[in-house]
Amino acid sequence: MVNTTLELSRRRFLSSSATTSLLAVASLSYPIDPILAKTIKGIQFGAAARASLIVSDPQYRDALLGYCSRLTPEIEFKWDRIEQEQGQFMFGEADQLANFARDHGIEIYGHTLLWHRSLPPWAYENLKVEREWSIVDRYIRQMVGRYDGIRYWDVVNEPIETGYRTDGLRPSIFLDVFGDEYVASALQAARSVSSSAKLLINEYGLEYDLAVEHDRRYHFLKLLERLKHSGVPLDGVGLQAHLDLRKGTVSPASIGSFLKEIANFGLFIFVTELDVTEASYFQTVDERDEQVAAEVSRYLDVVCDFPDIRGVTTWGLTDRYSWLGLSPEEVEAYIRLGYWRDGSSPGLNRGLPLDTDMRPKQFLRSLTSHGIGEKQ
Ligand code: 9MR
Repeated sequence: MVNTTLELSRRRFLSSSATTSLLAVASLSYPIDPILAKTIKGIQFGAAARASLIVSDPQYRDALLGYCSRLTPEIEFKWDRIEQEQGQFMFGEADQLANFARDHGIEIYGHTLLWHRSLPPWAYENLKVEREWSIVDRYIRQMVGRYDGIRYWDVVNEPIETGYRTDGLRPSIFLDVFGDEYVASALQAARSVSSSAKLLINEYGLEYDLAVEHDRRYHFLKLLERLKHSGVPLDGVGLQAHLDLRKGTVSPASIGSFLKEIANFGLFIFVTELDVTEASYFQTVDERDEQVAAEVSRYLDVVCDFPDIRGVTTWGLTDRYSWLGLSPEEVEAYIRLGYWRDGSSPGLNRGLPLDTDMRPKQFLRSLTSHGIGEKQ
């Protein structure tokens, strides 16, 4: 556990300091203070990355190297990518990313072992008919064993969905076939291969004061409670943090009490997929960036006070490659209405730290002012 008092004073110190290495490393406009970098451990910063883009876009590659201590494979580690056909494992891109990270002293965050949306079709059919845990088990063991240096794994991704069951578990093939035990079984399978990797459950939709998110927080905490009480190997919680200004602004009070419960279970937290969906594209770029950065700060103000936060990862680094673009229909509607005021690429959401030209935006300042981003 990190000492809270020290953490708080470190953050205050960092936010008042002109030296923010995350900015300095990339722009090289001023050097990192080596004493500061060595003596003050910041919260590690990472981004979701894609192997193919590292090869095709040198600017993207350099930006990752300049800013990130940790990379999350955005798609490469998912089951439907690795084993498209049963028994034919394709580790090419996953290895490529892992080797890139290793060669540059960057850590890989393991995402994700069990997710209803990354199940290969053959596995779905197989589970439906054979109802055998062994194929899930084999996949988990294979990944954790092959990438054995990985310290953090999202073992189960997005197990909660409200409105279906009293326990809030998401209806899925895993739940259908194996019952609610599947979460524990997945964690145990990962633990059986690695005694040291930290095992997480990763979840979204936990930040706003909306009835549905209140329910999600409640059911998620109940799940964590059940797992901890039955001694299942669970070490931490991944908070995806896909912030969304269309929902209003994050609720510090709700997040605060939610995190308190997580701390009581003895779990650490990891912000795993931070980004911001904008509510409106009508304003100037500066106004939009300001709103995005303010939302990030409101969120980080609460989560960075958590006594044991292991890292902050954004879901992508640059708006050049963001999963948050608008659909062609939305873009067309905006243009038709004459509302695309900023003149920049229609379809663009400005919800990541760097813009399409790899220039840092206010988002990045929200990170550094919370002590996030010192390369370690
Ligand atoms: O951003 C990812 C997108 O490129 C992939 O097509 C998709 C399916 O593999 O997954 C997206 O990432 C998701 C992440 O794995 C889990 N949380 C939600 C993310 C956005 O959908």
